[in-house]
Amino acid sequence: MLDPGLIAAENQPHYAEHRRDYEHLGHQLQRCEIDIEGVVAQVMAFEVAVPSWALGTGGTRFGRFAGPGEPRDVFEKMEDIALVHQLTGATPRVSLHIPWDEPDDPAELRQHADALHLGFDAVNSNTFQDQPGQGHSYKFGSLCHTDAAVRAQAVEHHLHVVEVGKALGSEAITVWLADGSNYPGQMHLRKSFERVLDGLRQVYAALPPAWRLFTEHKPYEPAFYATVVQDWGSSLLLAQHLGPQAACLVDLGHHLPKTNIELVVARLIGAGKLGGFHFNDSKYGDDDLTAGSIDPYQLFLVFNELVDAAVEGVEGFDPAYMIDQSHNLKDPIEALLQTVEALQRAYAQALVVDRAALSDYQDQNDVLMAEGALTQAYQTDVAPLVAEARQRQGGALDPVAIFRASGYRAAKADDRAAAAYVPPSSL
Ligand code: LRH
Ligand code: MN
Repeated sequence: MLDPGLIAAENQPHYAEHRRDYEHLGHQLQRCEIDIEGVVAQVMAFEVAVPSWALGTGGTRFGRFAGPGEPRDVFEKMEDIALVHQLTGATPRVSLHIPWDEPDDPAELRQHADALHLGFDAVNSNTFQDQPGQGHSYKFGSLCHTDAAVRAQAVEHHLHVVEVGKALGSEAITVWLADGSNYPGQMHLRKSFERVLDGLRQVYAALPPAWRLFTEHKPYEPAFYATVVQDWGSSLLLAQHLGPQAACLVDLGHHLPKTNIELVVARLIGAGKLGGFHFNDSKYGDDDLTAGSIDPYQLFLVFNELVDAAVEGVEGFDPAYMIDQSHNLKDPIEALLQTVEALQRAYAQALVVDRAALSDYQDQNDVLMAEGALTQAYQTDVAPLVAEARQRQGGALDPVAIFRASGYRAAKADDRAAAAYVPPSSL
């Protein structure tokens, strides 16, 4: 953690400018009868979970370029996440991947988390890799496998992940299955889905009453012909068959180019099955780039659907917000700070949409004015109110600037020099 004095707004070089910018934005929004204080309060309440697998440098099959001072284990990852939370006030929970970041002693990790004022969001299963000593291979799938012994092993893994989650105080499991095929004819397209549903039913039956199970769809990779849970429709079918504790998780990178993702979100909200998000951005495939870095308007349009549902009071609307990124070139902490900023901005922009006017223009089919109601909000520079929201929670006006000024990474490079970070086998 950093010395609070380093973060305190009044010690920031640009504090006076910030105050002026904030007052000015307040007047701007007042002209649209929007109370800036109300928006700040909502942005202060915005929280997003950080994935344990995003604190070390990510890589691709072509290589990984490790950075200095990377966390060497899940305990050090928690320390880095606690720093992101200190600087943003918006990341109080961690989403663990099992077994990548499975603690030997969950109680010990939970104690460490408590000391860092962190909690645990959804835990993630992993049947897309074979672990040392594993009885059966997942080469041809896990819950979809034609061999009942492989399916039983995969169900067992999910039950184990739920147990680890319970010990950590998590209340959800995210199931992303790599299950699929590379060639036409390789896999029965209906029976493979039925087998996955059957396996998830066994996992669902073991969920504690307060838990949720998130099904995560993905069009391809590592399967390059058919993925069993390929799209939102397949994910929705699973969640509907499983029951009320099951819902769909939308990873923004899991859509074919030009997919209208905000429409997918609206459909899942309408079906009462929007479970949550893996926020990131992409130009081509599942690139896991920093959220808002490639298509910030799309991110705004997704948040516009979320705010619209919240304002309307859609029943059961309670999506879990999580980040899922791979930081191959940026410092992982800086990338996460930038991501939280992008999410807070998209949310704040969606909060300043004049929804009454938008609804009237839609009813009157006034295309240009309806579009304008969104673009005006999107083009509003909400940076001062987002910074204000962070500052009021003890966070930084400019998190990346404070992080760089703190010398945290260099200090960790010294501390963590011994025994470098060993990334999970696939990353
Ligand atoms: C699959 C995925 C899934 C995680 C993995 C790290 O591409 O998005 O959510 O298990 O990335
Ligand atoms: Mn994901």
